[in-house]
Amino acid sequence: LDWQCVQEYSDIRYEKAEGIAKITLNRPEVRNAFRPQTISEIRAALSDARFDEQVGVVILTGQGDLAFCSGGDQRVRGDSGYQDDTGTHHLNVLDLQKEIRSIPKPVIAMVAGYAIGGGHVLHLVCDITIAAENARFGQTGPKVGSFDGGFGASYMASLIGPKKAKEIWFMCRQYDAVQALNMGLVNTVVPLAELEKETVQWAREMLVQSPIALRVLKSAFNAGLDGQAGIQELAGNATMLFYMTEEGQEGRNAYLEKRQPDFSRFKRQP
Ligand code: 2NE
Repeated sequence: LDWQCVQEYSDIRYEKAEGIAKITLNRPEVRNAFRPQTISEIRAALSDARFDEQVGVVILTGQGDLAFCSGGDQRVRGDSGYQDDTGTHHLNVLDLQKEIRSIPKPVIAMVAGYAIGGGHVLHLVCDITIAAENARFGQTGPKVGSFDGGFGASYMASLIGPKKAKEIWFMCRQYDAVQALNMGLVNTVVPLAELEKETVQWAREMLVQSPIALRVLKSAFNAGLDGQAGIQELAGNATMLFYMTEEGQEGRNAYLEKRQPDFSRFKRQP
C-alpha cells in the first residue's frame, strides 16, 4: 500500500492508506519497548483514527522484524510506574488497552518477532492478531517484578482458558507462532515476507462489511467481560442508532419546537 504519513511523532509512525490506519511502534533499538511518551503518541493516533470517517480498520505493529513490542521500557521504570521526562510515573498503557477495546473499529495486531510482557498484552487486546512465522509470545512479569492482573490476566483467560493463561503467567515461558495459533492466541500464521500483505487483505475484507454491524459486534464481544462499562458501550450504540431514527428525532424536534412530541406514528415492534 502507498502509506501516507499522517503526523510526525518521536516514538511511533502513524500512516494511512485506503481506509486503513497503521500505527507502528518505532523503537527497534529496545525491541519496541514503550515509555510513557510512546503510549501517549499511540493514544493520540488511535483517537485520530477513531474520528476519521474514512478509516475503517486500524493496524498496530512494531518496526522491523525482531519485535512487535517488548513491553514497558525497563530503563525508565521508576518506583511506581514508567517515568516521563518530567519525572512523573505512569502506567498509561492500561488506558491504551481500554481504548483499543473501545474504539468502534477493528484493531489488528500485526506481529513479527517478540510480543512480550506488556507488549504481549497489547496484541491480546487487539481484535485480531496476524502473526509472522518468527513471532514469539510470552509474559515476563513475575521474572521482572511486574504483572498485569487486568486484561492481561482476565482477557487472556477468556481467550485461551484459565489453565493455559496461568501457565503463561506463572512460568514465563515463550511460545512460538504455531503454539500461539493452537491455543487461540492468534488468528493466523503467515511467512514473514507475507505479513503485511496478509494483514492488509484481512483489513480489506473487514472494510467492505457494514461499519455499524462491526461496531456493535465489537462492543457486544467486550460487554460481558467489561461489566457495567461494557454495557455502557453496547448501550451507547443503541442510543446512537436511536438518534438516527425518525422516532428519536421526533423527541428532539418537539422539544426545539416547544410542542408535545407525537410518537403515535411509530410502530411498537413485537
Ligand atoms: C524481548 C526480548 C525477549 C528480546 O530478546 P533478544 O535477545 O532478541 O534481544 P535483547 O538483546 O534482549 O534486547 C535488545 C536490546 O533491547 C533492550 C535490551 O536491553 C537490549 O539492549 P542493549 O543491551 O542492546 O542495550 N530491551 C529489550 N526489551 C527491553 C525492555 N522491555 N526495556 C528496556 N530495554 C529493552 C528480551 O529483550 C526481553 O525479554 N526483554 C524484556 C521484556 C520485559 O520483561 N518487558 C517488561 C515486562 S513488564 C511490562 O511490560 C508491563 C507490565 O507488566 C505491566 C504494566 C506495564 C508494563
